[in-house]
Amino acid sequence: MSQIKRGNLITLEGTEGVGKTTNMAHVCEWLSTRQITYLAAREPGGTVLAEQIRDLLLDTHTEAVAPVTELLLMFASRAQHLTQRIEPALAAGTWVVCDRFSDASYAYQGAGRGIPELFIKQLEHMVQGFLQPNLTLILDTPVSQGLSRAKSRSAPDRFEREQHAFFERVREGYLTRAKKHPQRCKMIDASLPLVVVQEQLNEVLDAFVAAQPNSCP
Ligand code: Z5A
Repeated sequence: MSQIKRGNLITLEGTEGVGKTTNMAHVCEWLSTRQITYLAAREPGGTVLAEQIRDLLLDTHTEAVAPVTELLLMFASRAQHLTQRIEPALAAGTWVVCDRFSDASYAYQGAGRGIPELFIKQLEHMVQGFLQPNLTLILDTPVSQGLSRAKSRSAPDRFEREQHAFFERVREGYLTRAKKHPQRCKMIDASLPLVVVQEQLNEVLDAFVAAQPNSCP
């Protein structure tokens, strides 16, 4: 009996307005062209309950949210998403492309809000076990560029109302993650024109697939 090869988890990360949503579509198209079946997902969210938690997290009409509450809600959403959608897909051999995952908790709640890394690590282990993304694409631009790109959109959510200094800490948080996990995390210079950003993504994706056991070009 042949065994199903587990799918890969690819995550996209970065600060506000770096182009994750735009480039997520590009990654999905890249996979489609190679006839790789995938599930497109996002966090916080991804199931009915997890999307309700997302609404709570982004709501601007709430009382001040304690950083630990924010972190626990992020991981509550993630636990639901993993159980209901991500794990079954990976087990069935489907790749999962996720707009943000637990690196965002280290960057936003850790570096941004000041929650100790060890606390996040413990929660991560409780919720994910040893599951980590196979590839993380960290889109990076100067904070001011990302914020001005994002400005063109609708009313800001609770995160988008944060000060510039918060996003600088978050960006630093992502750079730290990339240094800590150089095999998995690939930095993409997202300050460049979209076509150049997507060339960088293609290169990283090509190399990732070529490094898979039994990869077919
Ligand atoms: N969060 C958290 O704190 N902890 C966690 O664990 C998780 C999340 C999982 C919601 O995330 C919030 O949750 C998020 C962090 C927190 N808050 N913030 N900030 P989200 O991912 O849904 O929200 P977001 O970060 O605000 O992402 P976004 O709004 O979807 O932005 P984006 O996807 O990075 O950007 P975009 O929409 O693709 O692009 C923005 C504009 O720039 C658009 O007009 C594009 O056409 C343009 N663009 C993109 N790339 C380029 C280039 N290269 N050149 C020129 N113009 C470009």
